Amino acid sequence: MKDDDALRTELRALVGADGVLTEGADTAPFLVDERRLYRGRALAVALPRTVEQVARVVGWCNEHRLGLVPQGGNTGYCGGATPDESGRQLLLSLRRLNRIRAIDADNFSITAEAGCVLASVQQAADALERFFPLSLGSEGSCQIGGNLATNAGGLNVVRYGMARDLLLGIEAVLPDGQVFDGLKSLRKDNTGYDLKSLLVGSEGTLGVITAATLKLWPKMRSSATAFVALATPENAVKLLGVLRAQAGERLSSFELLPRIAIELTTRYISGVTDPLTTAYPWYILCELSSAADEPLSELLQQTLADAAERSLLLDAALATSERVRAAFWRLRETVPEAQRLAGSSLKHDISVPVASLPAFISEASLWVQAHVRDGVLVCYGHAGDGNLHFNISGIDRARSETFLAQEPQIRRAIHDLVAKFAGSISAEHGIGRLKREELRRYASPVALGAMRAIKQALDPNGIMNPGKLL
Ligand code: FAD
Ligand code: 2HG
Ligand code: ZN
Repeated sequence: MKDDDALRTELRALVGADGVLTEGADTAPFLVDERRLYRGRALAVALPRTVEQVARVVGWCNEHRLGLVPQGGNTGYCGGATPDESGRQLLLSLRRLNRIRAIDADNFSITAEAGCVLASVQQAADALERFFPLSLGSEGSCQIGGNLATNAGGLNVVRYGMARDLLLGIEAVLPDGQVFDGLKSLRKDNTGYDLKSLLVGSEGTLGVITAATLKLWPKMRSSATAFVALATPENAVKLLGVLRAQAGERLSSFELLPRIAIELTTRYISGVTDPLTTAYPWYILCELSSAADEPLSELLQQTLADAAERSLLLDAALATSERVRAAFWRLRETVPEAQRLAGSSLKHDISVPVASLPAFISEASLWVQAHVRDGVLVCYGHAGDGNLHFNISGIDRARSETFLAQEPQIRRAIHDLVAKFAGSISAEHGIGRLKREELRRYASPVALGAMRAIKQALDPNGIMNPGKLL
């Protein structure tokens, strides 16, 4: 086995001296995950600028049997982009592979390199009167490659689907260093196994995504946004039905928030205020949008009035300007940050069938009340997709260790309940290193066997993101 210095010298020959970081101060930000759950070490951080350089690095890792950890914006929640503690894995950052290669307004498609920050793809589409609907709180730093590798969800899934649904074509470097050029921009293509779909959600374990062709929509010209107060999650599910029936495809977001989310954000995030004057137990932040010039505020107002007549809501505030709309969204998008500032938290990114949300929330909340010491439930999320961030925040900083020590029992109870409701233990954040054992426990053995066979076929030397997902 070659020593580390010899390997680093070879690596510099592949990507240039400025494309290899080895000094502690330079590599440190790449070696810790967003939630500070994992701290790794690396042989080096490689920063290729071209697909050819990525291919050379992957082929070289395969030859030397070196583990390779792809990293995008490093905003992932499951430690998937952090190398292990051995110091023998190579971290491959895609941040310099960040060109928009093409936008085809007539074909409603954009081709972006993996390292493009999500917000820059949204902006590039907007400049050509087009709309790219993937939207997450981390959109200012997460990257398209990371979004696809995790099959990201976010705030517009109820209408547009997850990252997988937005993908037309992909370019990726496979574990043996071959470039798979699948950058098609076709809406219909039934020519065998869907390799692009296999790479989506593979969390860097099957190859390095280097570029993608993504679907665009016409630019949105009208929108209407409301912050609605409700007594129960049952009413939220009924309200969703009413909105879907009356607004159809115009419903683009349907987010659930509990009272505590308002308390946390108003306390910890500067400038956030309660949109309503009275405190209520639950809230829905919903948005209608359309590419046509439509009176959506009237439609939303009328729909909410109908829902009020059926006693589904307690109060509502409509966004009367772009400034108010942005304030509603800021409240929603800063809940994770407020939770972080409030102290330690235990997170469960789960989904159940939408109709089962109320029963799940009721049963799981009772369990938390009865069994969790020093913690308060912060259950919010993408209710229109049946996806809850069923999180618990520690209430006493001085006792955060005893709070966190309950994690295994809490996780087990909540995930068992998710399984009882035929749900998922990872709705949108993936598996990474964090939920590997959970996947093993809750996935069907047949599915796991097929996943392992795929991994073995594509990456027989196990170089791609070892220790993640499987
Ligand atoms: P990274 O964290 O860098 O990597 C994630 C995984 O993908 C790793 O396994 C990595 O190895 C792999 N990977 C990265 N790039 C590539 C590549 N080019 N090829 C192959 N594998 C690759 N997620 C949601 O789904 N919905 C949300 O609403 C949401 N909101 C968030 C809000 C905040 C404030 C934060 C901090 C995170 C949020 N996330 C959300 C989680 C996170 O932003 C997403 O998972 C995002 O898709 C990760 O992208 P990234 O570029 O940061 O990937
Ligand atoms: C969100 O929806 C993100 O805000 C983060 O997926 C969720 O912090 C979380 O638990
Ligand atoms: Zn989310």
